[in-house]
Amino acid sequence: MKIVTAEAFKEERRRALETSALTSSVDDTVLNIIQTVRKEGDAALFRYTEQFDGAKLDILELSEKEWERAMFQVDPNVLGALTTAKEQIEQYHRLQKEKSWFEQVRPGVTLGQKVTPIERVGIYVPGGKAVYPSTVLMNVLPAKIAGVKEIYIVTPPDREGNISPSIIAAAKLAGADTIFKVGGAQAIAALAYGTETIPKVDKITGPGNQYVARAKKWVFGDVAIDMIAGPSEICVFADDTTNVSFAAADLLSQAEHDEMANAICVTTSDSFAEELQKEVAEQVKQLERYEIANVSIEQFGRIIIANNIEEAHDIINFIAPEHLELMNEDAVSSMQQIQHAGAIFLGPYGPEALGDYVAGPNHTLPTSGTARFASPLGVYDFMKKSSIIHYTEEAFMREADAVAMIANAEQLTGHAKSVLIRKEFFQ
Ligand code: HSO
Ligand code: ZN
Repeated sequence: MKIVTAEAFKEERRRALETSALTSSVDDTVLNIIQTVRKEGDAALFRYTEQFDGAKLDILELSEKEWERAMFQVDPNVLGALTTAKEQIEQYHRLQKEKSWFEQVRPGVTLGQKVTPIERVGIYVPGGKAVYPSTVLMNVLPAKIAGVKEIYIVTPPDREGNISPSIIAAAKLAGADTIFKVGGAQAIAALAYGTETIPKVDKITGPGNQYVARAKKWVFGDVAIDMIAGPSEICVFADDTTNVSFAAADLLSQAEHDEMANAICVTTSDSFAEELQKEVAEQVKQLERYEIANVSIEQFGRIIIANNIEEAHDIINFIAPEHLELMNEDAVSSMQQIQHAGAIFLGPYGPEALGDYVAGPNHTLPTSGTARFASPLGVYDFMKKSSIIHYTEEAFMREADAVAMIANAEQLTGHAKSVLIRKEFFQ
């Protein structure tokens, strides 16, 4: 892990941004897949699944038998922990549910906001090396609490055409309706436009590789999407009082996600920085996913030395990290200085893994600096609002002239007429 100054880090980030051009070959492939799925429907899905996943399928939908079998294949203790996670995720997300409201705001004028769930949602669940039942819970449960009627999961099968039992079990626990064995850009296209088997949905959520991410971007507008997930990030703020082995372990817990993951420590202490560097080098060797974590740490891992606490807060806000652990002495006052972060963990007993699994808040968080404008996935992502307007005759008479005035100024005499016709009628 490299030790750098705050200035050097900012410069490095700026340069990385300038050179991050999109490879258009991904877009060419993705667009081609989307068009083919629109044209050929299920036939294209079967073909792509054979080509990309090596699985020859007869049906896309997971069978009743496969649903049932999965519940016996998963370790009962894991099932128990997932059930605890489910309950605690529900508990947190229930608090997010917005209610409709109606209010008399002026005499005779009642306005309101009616909140309704999105009807049909598709959730992408990655396969391969990132089989995360926790991600199934984090996507399905907020949708359920929002009141989404139909929840469809798409996920790529293995070469034998099977889906990981832990994914199926989590889907069952959370109450998803159906799982379709299809992944990649073809799954996103199917959800966006519908095929013979896969219903067209209103919104697609869930993480995926760059093909999935680009496909989501392309279908956006025809269908809603949640966010474009980048590689995992953790930022640990530490000082002389921080436990160095805790900090190292937490940084590595994100580095092990993938080679592109970003593990960063910001510290006001030179001696802590040096100790941490040694500790990370030691701990990384003990990880089962050593190869992945080590590449991530070597390539993107940074220990940033800040001259003082203000500079530390400034660099954290500049990074706008997906996860922020405040392990410095006065975590609460630091929290008040942080404007941009997906999730903030306070104190020594808040390893990020808690938030990944059981704490309750969602682990789908804005990455790559998008915490500047985006929020964690939540119940609100599965709901929408309608404005409600009601006027009494008196209130109408009072405001009609203002309408006519603005309408005429916009040269929309039809608008003006629609109020004047009523005015004459009631007078
Ligand atoms: N930390 C990941 C979520 C996750 N961790 C799933 C473990 N499983 C989101 O950045
Ligand atoms: Zn994680």
